[in-house]
Amino acid sequence: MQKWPPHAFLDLEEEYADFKRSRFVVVPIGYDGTATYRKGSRFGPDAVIEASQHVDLFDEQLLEEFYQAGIYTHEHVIQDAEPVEQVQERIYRAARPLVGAGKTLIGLGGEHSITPALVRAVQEKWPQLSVLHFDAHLDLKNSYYGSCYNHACALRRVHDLGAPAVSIGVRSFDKWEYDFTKAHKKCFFTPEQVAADVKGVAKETLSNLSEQVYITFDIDALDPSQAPGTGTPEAGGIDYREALAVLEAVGRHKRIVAADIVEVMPIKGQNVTESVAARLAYKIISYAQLYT
Ligand SMILES: [Mn+2]
Repeated sequence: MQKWPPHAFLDLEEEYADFKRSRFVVVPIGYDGTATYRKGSRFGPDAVIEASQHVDLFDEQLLEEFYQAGIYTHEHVIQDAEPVEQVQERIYRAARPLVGAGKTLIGLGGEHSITPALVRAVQEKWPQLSVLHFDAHLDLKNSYYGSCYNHACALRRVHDLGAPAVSIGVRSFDKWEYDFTKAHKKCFFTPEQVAADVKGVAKETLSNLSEQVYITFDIDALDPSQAPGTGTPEAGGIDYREALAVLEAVGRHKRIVAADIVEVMPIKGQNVTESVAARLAYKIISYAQLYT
């Protein structure tokens, strides 16, 4: 794997991609060592950055150029296949100084197992952090295929860190995970609930989040027709525009302190999913600037 991504995110001019003056840092974390179904999300970061070269920089809804806050593109955090425990440490150690320098991290996965390490680093600066979680899956398994850091355990590890979470787009989980949401009063919304009343879901989401929010967006939250390139697709997902509606509301009312987009698995011969993910990453960067 290359040390640096092939391009700067969004193909920004040096003036807007310089580390010092950038508010945002895109962090490529191409790790897929624990994926249980189809692997390939280690190629996600480069594919998303490649697709971002074609994203128009003027926001078509808010009519602003949000890239001007500066977006630095970090080198690849993962160079070689390593055990997942070592990967957790590597991600944490890469993220910590960036958070300390006041940067807003945008992690690009890679599978969902990268999220707890990022949350841990961000939580040190923002102890009251809550997590907004888009996903088809609850990811609340305590252990899976012999590892507690498996990608199906990501939100369980976030729970262990003490960060409350709201999950959106959820439609696949086992009874044990469901019981866990009841026992711990965890808030989640199915795609049916989102489709019936996206404004209501956004409102209830806001009331369940703290002031500082970490967004983790598993691309399989979206309907597979809109984001087919992912390792564990599930029928009947949320719509891209519904996701934006919730994200914009969160951007206006909460401080978005970091985010990740995970489980993008490029498919040969098409570029739908990475293009959606690139646009989504830029939308999150844009909405993070609405909070005053
Ligand atoms: Mn998922």
